Amino acid sequence: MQAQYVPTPENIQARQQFDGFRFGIFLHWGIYSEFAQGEWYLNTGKLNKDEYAKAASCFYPILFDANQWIKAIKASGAKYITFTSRHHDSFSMYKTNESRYNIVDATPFKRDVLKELAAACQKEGIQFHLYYSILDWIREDYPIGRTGHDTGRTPRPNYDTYFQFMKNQVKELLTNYPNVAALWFDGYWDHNKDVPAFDWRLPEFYRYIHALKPECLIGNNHHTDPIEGEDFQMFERDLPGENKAGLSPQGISELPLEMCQTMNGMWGYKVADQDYKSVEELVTLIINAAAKGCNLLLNIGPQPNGELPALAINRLQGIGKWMNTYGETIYGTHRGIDDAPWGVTTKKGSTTFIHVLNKEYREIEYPLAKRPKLVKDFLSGNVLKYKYDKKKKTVIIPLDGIAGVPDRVVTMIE
Ligand code: H79
Repeated sequence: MQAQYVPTPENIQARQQFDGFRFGIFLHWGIYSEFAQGEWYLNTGKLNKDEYAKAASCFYPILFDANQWIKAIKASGAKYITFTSRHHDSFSMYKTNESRYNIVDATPFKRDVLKELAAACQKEGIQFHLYYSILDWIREDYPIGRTGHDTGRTPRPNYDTYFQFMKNQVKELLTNYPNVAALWFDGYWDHNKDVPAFDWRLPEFYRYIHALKPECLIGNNHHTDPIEGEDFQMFERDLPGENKAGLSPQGISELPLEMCQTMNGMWGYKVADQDYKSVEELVTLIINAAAKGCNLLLNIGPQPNGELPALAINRLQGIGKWMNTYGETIYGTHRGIDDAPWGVTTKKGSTTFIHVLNKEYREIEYPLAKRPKLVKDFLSGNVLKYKYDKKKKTVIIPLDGIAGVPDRVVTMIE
């Protein structure tokens, strides 16, 4: 029996810091971006791996500027990014010694974009997280699961060598890029229907990572309850406790929470998908996530020319404008009421931020054991004349004259 995972004090501290961030940007960028059909195109397009690899031979994102990306992201109020170091297509977006199929050795671009992004994040004070796929659609030693059947490889399943490959790559990531603060794993579900059950050896993998870097936060998009050794819990396309997209049947743990969602419908760049959520929708998502004590990891699929899509930049700017004013009601807050008919709340010490998302309400009734010390309009700072109903133990707060889109915010001090 292995001893139970006990996070180090540095790890606990890193969790707390991460939990205060509330907003990060996910970046899905790879040679798949060139096809402009999303990051699953090798699989969904039933492409042959050698034909697909030609995208590497002409990968030259001439307009890529890591500093520009990170500046735009920082201005949105995001506190961290999560970048795809290697997606299911097996292509490493950094200089690895474990495979020639990487951005430095296999493209004319020859630049280690991961290194450039890491440096830009360091410079701007943005925390740097990495996405890493444990599933692989090209390697022969990867034991093929539910996906990646048509890439033309000769299956030579050997999880021992594949596992060692992953360990070596993760070691490179943690040692060559010292500001990597978290690893975000994906692809577990490729083997979630195996009989007998497939053993990814995750506890061993996680022990290896934490031995290399105890404070490195580990999360895994396995859509199940957290597994021994994980430091945060994630939800895909749904808020914790919701399962509208069908990917989140898991319970909610005590670990820091993160939900990921895309600005449009796809993760990797998809030219036909210009259906971006509005700034109001995205801000509302940040607010609803915060009310559940959850970070939003909001995805952008950068273009093959190296730029962020104009619509994504527009959304970053819009979110940034709101965060500039209302950030105090989001960052470092704790979960509050998450499902009142008028909206939600976030909490910080004895202060409650009441986010009135429903435009119809002219006053709200808020349950509270005793009369609050002060109630004010967050935006103007004007003190509000509330009533306290002793019998019902509710505060009745008038909302007349309070402005705000998409929410009107009231500060209540108990
Ligand atoms: O990186 C992005 C996506 O490429 C990856 N995760 C995000 C962050 C992702 N891939 N698929 N999904 C997310 C959705 C999962 C679909 C699944 Fe299934 C449904 C997995 C298991 C059932 C169908 C059957 C696809 C794979 C097996």
